[in-house]
Amino acid sequence: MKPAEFVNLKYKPSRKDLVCLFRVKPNKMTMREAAATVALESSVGTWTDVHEKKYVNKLAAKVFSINKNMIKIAYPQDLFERGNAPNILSSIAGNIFGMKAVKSIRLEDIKIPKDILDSFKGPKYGIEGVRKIMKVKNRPLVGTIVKPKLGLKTKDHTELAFESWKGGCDVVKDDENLSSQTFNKFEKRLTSCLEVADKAKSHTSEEKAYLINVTAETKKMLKRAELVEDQGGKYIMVDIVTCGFSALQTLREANFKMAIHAHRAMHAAFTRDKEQGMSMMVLADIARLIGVDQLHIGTAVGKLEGSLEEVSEISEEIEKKNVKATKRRLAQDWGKIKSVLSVSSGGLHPGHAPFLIKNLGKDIVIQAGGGIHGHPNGTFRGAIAMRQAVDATMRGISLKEYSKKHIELRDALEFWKKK
Ligand code: RUB
Ligand code: CA
Repeated sequence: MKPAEFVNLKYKPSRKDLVCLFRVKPNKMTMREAAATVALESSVGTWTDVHEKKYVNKLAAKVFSINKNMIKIAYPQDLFERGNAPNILSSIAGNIFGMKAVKSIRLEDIKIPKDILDSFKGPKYGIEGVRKIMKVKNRPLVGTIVKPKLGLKTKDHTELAFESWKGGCDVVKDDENLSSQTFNKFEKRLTSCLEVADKAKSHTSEEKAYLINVTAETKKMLKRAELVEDQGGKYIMVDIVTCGFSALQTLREANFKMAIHAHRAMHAAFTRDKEQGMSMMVLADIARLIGVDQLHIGTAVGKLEGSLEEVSEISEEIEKKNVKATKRRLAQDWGKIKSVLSVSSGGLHPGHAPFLIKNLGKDIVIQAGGGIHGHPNGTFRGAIAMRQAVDATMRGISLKEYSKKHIELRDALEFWKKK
């Protein structure tokens, strides 16, 4: 096929097409030529004619829309193996990122046909299932990451977890880079944290969950998940980008009883640049397809995109829009595939609760590490303060008002206002 044959602006995508939206900057060629090159490289073509058999042409991807620097491509669903996430990405998010035909290219959005959706498991629990497990009906879940992120001995890690649960956290999680280092071994940490989770449950009469990080080489990861299941844990946590989509799929398909909490560390290597890579929305779709129950989506405030001083108001607005869109995205109607619970995390403290609930609603996990353990009066009071902030907001009371009678919240607000 000639490159030009990969463009058909009259084509209407069918329900059997997977559709991608790309942002493209051509390199020394027209947009139409660059778009054709993207379509051919990501489907059946290559840099030169190879005298292919005629029947292959039916599987060619088609550029059906070019609008300034945005192009839409329809991929016949039979280009893809069912139930194989890496295979889909190797086409639509593979070689094209390094092609000389483009100065830059970003996969902004995808629409997956039903046939492919139905070939994946999706989340085991999703929003409703997680709420049932945690017995929290009508407010955001409150979570923490044990801090400092690395270095704590198991005994101290466990103690901070206990204080957090006792103070009002529903979920306590490991940080993304804690696995089974010499100072804090997985097995020991698992046993001791699950033990204090039970203790905190009887203390508070609330469900408590420990999100232990199982991230490792795939077989090791499965063994760790098995241990969690054997010991009655409710959740596992996994770094979905660094461990890889195949490993994540293996973990999901093992069908453990636990819910899966997905940390997205490394996503910014391809989501941050607005011209190159892929959007968080696409990553969210892939994670949901494979089947995580909750996923970090960002905060629209907080530490990771730089401080308020560094970031212009405009990019704050864009960030807010992106985070909201990702959250909505995780609940789009995918038939029998459940919705994913969004996790807002990164640089948060109790003062952010009203902003988060106003912008993202109550179906979220509000998660703070520094913003709980860094409370001037320690972890226990930090957790109390975060719960107070969430409770106040859910009752429609301003934090200022609520903090008059809730000293933990008052201390938190004063402390982080000063900083
Ligand atoms: C937050 C933290 C998480 C980040 C990841 O700690 O450790 O790893 O939220 O970012 P703290 P994201 O509350 O102390 O900032 O959620 O954006 O993927
Ligand atoms: Ca972290």
